[in-house]
Formats: sequence, structure tokens, C-alpha cells
Amino acid sequence: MRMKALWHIVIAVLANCLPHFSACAEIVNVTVTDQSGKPVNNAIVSAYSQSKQKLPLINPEKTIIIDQINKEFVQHVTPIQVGTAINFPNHDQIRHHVYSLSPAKNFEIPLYKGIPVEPIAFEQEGVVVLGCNIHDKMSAYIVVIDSPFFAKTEDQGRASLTLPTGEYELHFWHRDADEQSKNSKRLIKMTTGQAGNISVELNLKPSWSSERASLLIQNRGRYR
Ligand SMILES: [Cu+2]
Repeated sequence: MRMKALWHIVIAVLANCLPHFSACAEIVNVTVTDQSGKPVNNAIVSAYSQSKQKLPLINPEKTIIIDQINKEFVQHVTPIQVGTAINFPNHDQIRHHVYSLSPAKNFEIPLYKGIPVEPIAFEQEGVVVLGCNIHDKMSAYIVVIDSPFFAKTEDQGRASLTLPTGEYELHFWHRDADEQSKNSKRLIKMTTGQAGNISVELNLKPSWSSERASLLIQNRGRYR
């Protein structure tokens, strides 16, 4: 009986140690709310290691998918690590024309149905705003992060990051967050055996339509 209990402890410790990192990993739970205390979903939390060691791409072979279904991008917000490729399958019976004019990735996939032959690689850190040149209401965001550690808040504004022990700077992003919130940073120290809980308040602007409007103004006359 005593032996069995010991095994449970050993297995629990092993499960917390990622094979490609020398250190053990711990979980930090982040809860994001807005200025009125409401949970914020679709916020991105990213963690930047303060050690100079270069961390590997999480899934170097993997291509991520952002679908187009019923004239919407699915998902609306997608965090990826720098160097990840994304394909944009169109599941609708009409053609879409996916584009971005963002400095982090300026590209377009001219009018198409089905699955584009080549995925698009995202090599530069930053936020990429997606649109469709045919359907102005279609929009989505790709947050390209120069770190393998990030998560998106889901129900109740919660996200969990599994981090090897060490020091990290946490960054936060949300489509509607003001500049001060987007630039706010939090230093954390992950030590063995200690899960962390962090609460973050982002100041959200009432509407994101201004950003979309500026994208449309930039794009006006470009393709039509
Ligand atoms: Cu479209």
C-alpha cells in the first residue's frame, strides 16, 4: 500500500516534467476581466521566458487551420507561435478572398473555393487582422507570438499556461483592449510544486468597429 502511494507521487512528478525541457513544468491559471469585472473571453495570454535560452516551436510540422463557414472565420482569434503556417479552407459554396494588410503579414488569397494549395507561413511577431474582400463583415485575428507559451481565455475569462520553472514576463492582448492594457506586463516566477493564480484586468474599448473601418478604408479601391 505504501509502495503504491509512492508510485503515485513519482508518476505525478514525471507527468509535470516535459521531455524537451530540462526543468519541470507548473501551471499558471490566468483570469481576465474587464474594467467592470466581467470575464473576458478570446483574450490571449503569452509568457516570455526571461532566460536567454531559445525555446523550440511547439509543433514545427503542424499546419493550423482557420475555416470559413457561413461567411465567418472559425476561430475568430487564433494565437500561434512565430514560424507556424496556417491554411484557410473555404467550406462555403461561395468564393471568399482572404487578405490582410497588417505589417506582421501582408497577404491575399484571391477569390477561391475549397482548400488553398499552399498554407501561409507567419514569420513575424504581431497581430494579423484578416478580412474577406467580398464580405466586409468577415473578420478574424491571428496573434503571432515569439514564444511557445500562450493560451486563449475561454469560458469565464480563464486560461491556463504550462510553464517550465523559471521567470516569465506575461503579456496580454484582446481585440478591444486599449493600448495601455496591451502594453501591460506582469513578471512571474514559476517554482517547482507551486501552481500560480493570476488575475488581470484589461480596459476594453466600447467598440472595435473603428479598427475594422480603418482596415476597410485602407483596402478601398485595392481590388475593386
Ligand atoms: Cu468572403
